[in-house]
Amino acid sequence: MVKSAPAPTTITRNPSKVEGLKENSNFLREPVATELLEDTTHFSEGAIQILKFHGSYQQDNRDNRVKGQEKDYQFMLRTRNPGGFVPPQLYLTLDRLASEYGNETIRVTTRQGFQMHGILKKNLKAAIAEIVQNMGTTLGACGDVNRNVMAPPVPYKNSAEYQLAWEYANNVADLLSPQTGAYYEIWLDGEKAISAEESPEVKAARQSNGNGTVIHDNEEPIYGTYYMPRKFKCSVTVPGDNSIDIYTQDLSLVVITNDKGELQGFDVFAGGGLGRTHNKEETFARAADEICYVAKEDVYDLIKAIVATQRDYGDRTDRRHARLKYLMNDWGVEKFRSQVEEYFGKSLEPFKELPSWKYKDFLGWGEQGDGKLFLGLSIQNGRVKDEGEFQLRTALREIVQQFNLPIRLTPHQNLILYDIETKDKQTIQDIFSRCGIVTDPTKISQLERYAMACPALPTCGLAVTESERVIPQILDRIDAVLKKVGLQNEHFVIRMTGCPNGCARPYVAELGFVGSGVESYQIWLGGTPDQTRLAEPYVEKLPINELESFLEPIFAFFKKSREKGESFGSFCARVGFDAIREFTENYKPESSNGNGHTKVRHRVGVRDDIYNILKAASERQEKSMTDIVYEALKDYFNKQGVQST
Ligand code: SRM
Ligand code: SF4
Repeated sequence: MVKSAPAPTTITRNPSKVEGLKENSNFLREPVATELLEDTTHFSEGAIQILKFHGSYQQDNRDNRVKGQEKDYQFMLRTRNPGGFVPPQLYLTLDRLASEYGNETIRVTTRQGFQMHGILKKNLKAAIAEIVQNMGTTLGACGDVNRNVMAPPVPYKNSAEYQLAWEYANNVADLLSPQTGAYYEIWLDGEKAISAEESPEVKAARQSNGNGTVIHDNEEPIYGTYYMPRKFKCSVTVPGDNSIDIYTQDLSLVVITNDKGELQGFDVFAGGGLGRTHNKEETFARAADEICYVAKEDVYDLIKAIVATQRDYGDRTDRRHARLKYLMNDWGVEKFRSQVEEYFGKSLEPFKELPSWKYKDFLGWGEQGDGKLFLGLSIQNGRVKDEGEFQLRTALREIVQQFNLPIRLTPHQNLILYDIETKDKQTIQDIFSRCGIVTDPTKISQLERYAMACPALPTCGLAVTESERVIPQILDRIDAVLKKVGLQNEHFVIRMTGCPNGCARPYVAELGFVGSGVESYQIWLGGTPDQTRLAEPYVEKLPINELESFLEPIFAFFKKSREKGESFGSFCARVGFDAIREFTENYKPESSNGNGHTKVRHRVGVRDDIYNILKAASERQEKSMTDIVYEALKDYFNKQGVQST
């Protein structure tokens, strides 16, 4: 069934401003190329939008804003690493650049990339050039193109399925990589970097025209002059492994093999996405739908058909309504399928049944199936840094240098070192121990293990409140409430963002915090431990200083009425919000100071650096942080001669 080719991408009806910028950019060259040469601290609004396609955001340190003074402009750089792969040479380069040009940290992202912050405009070219010359890229890490392609990070060398997921994550990334020469012209003075050879099938697929999917005589055969209407996100996984949060992606492939482990084809999901805006109901998080099965020979044509559908029919007039999820929602899955069939040139095959999804984090030491080992390392919010007695950056540098180990970044802001010889295990373990880094995942806080927070303040221009900087304290406070109601050792998936864009995917968490005002959060409940369902908003604006009184009744209800083995998120979804509200209204806290009154705890804030020292001391001395602070302050005031009244 070959149908007529649809009209190529043209923009009618009031295109958004960014569409005009793309059109006039000469395939992402201007105004970036010209403004980069100017002796300024920042770019114009137009250049900022085009710069994103090159993998960089203009930011300013919001802690340093002073009324009437120029902002403290700096740039964030994001790398694109399909399946989270980071060769040792690239890791060591990023580590060095973080000192030379950045803020001494590198940060694993929720899509398996690295971000560096704090780079000045005058150093941007040198930083990008070094990344490209050392087996990395930032091209297409941001902007209206396909973003980093995710895949399960575990290096199971004896699993054909996992190897195929890696291979196809790379191939999808190559297929949808921008073809413009702009990137190399601007950052490398036209020198093309040496990169891994593209598979010939991918090369052919980029040119072969299936019913209008390719735009001829265009520098960008798949995207065309206007690129995508908005960002586009893909993942490739294996049946049952939801480490990549499949329901949140625009397009996902699930590897289907036969009994001998030979690739047959892929199940295809599409239409997921999370970004929303508070108080705008027309924006929402959406879970991806099961679309079809596709044979391996046709997979690139199918991807091109889905991309072309979004490219040509996605909303280019309103960027808040431009993601594929809105097209899918407006059309319905059936209409979407039939448009995809037009571009694909044949009927879609029915989706093949899959086993249920499990979230896997692959932390700790493991065997990779070829005699070598891997080590999955938990990194708080993905931030690789040296701080006090925790010298993670130093440890990783030393280990990668000494053993030349490749890395896979995980979708949960962690990393996996792999290809480790068994004889090197002890030396590596010793380096981590010397640097204060815990490698045994059972020895870290289990709430922290399953938690994520986005960067938010001070770098993110869209943050309405804190996220990464406050989550450690918030997890400790949640832990204390759990202990108070008798739920010690309970853990569940907690995710926090500083605004509703959803960068740490809070809408599939069991307990989601979504910044909705200064020091207040919208609270989402009801996701699952395996991220297979969207949560729902329970409270619009919780002032964070009311966290304990808010959570205690909910946890008490959970303890009292949960079913055997039921997780917190599933409990909330099963009993429903009305029942939780009713229980909360009638709840009487059990703990009291002995005379019937609830004990009053006053709250004061401590800065990050002191908090980390305090936390370490509390773990070392096995005393609560409150007790340590109490003793220290008592001592201080005694010395000052101040008595309590
Ligand atoms: Fe994101 C914008 C950070 C994953 C949805 N995201 C931003 C910006 C660039 C802020 C901006 O536009 O000025 C943030 C930079 C903060 C900073 O200071 O570094 C930012 N997003 C991140 C990262 C670094 C969060 C993290 O904790 O790791 C993640 C980078 C991933 C990567 O390597 O590519 C990141 N962002 C996500 C995800 C999760 C995912 O992709 O799996 C989402 C939700 C999924 C989705 O896209 O639907 C996400 N980010 C957004 C949105 C809302 C998009 C929408 O459809 O409405 C924005 C704002 C926008 O695009 O206008 C945004
Ligand atoms: Fe910034 Fe909001 Fe994304 Fe957090 S969720 S990084 S605050 S855009």
